[in-house]
Amino acid sequence: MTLTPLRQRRAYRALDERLEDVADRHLRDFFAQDPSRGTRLREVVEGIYFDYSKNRVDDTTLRLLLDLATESRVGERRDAMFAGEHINVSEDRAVLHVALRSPRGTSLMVDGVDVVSEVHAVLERMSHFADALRSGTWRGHTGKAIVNVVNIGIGGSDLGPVMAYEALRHYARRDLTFRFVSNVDATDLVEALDGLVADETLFIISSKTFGTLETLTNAHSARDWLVARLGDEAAVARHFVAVSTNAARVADFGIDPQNMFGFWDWVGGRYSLDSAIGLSTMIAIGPEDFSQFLAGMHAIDEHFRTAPFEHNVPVLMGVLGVWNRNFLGCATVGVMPYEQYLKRLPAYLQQLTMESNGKHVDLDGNVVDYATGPVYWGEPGTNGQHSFYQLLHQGTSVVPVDLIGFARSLNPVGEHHDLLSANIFAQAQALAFGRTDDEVRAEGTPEHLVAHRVMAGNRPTNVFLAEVLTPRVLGSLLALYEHAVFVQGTIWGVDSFDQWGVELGKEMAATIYPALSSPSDPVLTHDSSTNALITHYRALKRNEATRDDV
Ligand code: G6Q
Repeated sequence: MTLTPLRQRRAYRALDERLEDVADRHLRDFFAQDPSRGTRLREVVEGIYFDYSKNRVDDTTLRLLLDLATESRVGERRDAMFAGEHINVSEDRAVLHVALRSPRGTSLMVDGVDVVSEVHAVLERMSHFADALRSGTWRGHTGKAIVNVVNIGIGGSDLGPVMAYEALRHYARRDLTFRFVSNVDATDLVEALDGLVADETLFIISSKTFGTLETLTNAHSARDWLVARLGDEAAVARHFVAVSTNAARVADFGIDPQNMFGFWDWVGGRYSLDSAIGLSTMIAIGPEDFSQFLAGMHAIDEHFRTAPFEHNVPVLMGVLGVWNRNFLGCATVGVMPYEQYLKRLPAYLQQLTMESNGKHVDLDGNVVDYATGPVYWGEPGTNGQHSFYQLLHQGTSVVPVDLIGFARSLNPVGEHHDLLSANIFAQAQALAFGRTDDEVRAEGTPEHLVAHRVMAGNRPTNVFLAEVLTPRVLGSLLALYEHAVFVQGTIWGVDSFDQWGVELGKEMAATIYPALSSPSDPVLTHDSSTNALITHYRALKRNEATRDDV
């Protein structure tokens, strides 16, 4: 049964009709009219306190947004995902990252196969390998223990591992060094290898397809680096492992399939941190903490699957995002973790959200007539406050912000942590309530400066607050965002699990590369700008161009 187009859905039209009334109201008024707003519009799940009271919604808006989720069949589509149906329609695949964190002993049958038992078989192999490496039982080619781990991958095969390593560094073995290489720019690899001793270094080549140009180029150069230092091709066997779905290509590269950790086509790259792609994380924090990370994700899966929509945090996050995007017209969302260990979380969420919902057609391929996924971006607090927060407070664009904080620091020193946390609450307050001209005048501001110091406020925020950053909390937080993305994608009617836009860039670069590397001047058949750029690049490369040469 096809869905009614978004703008014609009953709840959407009702939200639209009330838009002017609601959008004109200020968060100051919402709070003044309901002193209990701050304790009503919040949820706690898995120890994560989610305050959504500083969104520009009244109770009717909220109810209609939840109706919109129901009318958009979020529940049915969620159940279809959990049942292993091929909800990734453009790639005709199941979407089962939730199976990656299903506890041992549960089962999920897809095309006659119990995928949960397959997942646990791989987890077990990963655990044995991680334990062997951490205990020094796994030896390198010359008999030395491994002390350096280099993950080579890109996109979903990099952002998850690097984010999780940074996030959980407190729990990681400090006598092991972890580095991450993604860019085909050789500088990334060269700097990552700087100072590493070859016979103490393990490379994890992480690539779902094992066909990604950047990863394979880096992997080959890493192999050359290792073989040049150890003087023996056979060394590859003890210093290279692969994480992939493609055993044949792994074998072609020269990695023993015994040293390959598999996953499945129903795991999307940006949803793969909890698969074998998390091998570097497991080596860093150990299998037990990794299982806590998975348990945190699974707990949120259960919450998403069973909680009524009005208490379902991913559903609330999702519908509030739709409200901000489609009704209030906000084109970007800021994610600001007030936790230094989460410094790579904005980049990770950028891929999760933008690759999933940056789509312009619906599931049937019709061009949509409404906005879909916004731009996500962010930086750890409080650094952002001393740079771009100016625009958040006083610019002409309204940017909804997610603020993420913890009650306890993993590195308590003096007053640092309360000073940090005070900023979360202060920013949410300032963004919501601003400063009126009367307040500014009351501070004794000279009249000619009053307008400059006024802050309009009425900027929406969500605040996420947990006790302390643990593997379990990180898993929960990531799963909340995963499912919020799902809710939004379902309402927008897009395929959140394909990424055709990413494929195009790969193809086009492949057609230009020969013209850059060819020893003789090629016949150029691109547009005039691209032709001229290629010609100038070749001249610069040969050192034949002068400063003003065009
Ligand atoms: C993620 C995308 C993309 C992918 C990379 C790496 O959802 O599909 O970021 O992860 O292109 O792909 P491989 O893992 O196949 O090398």
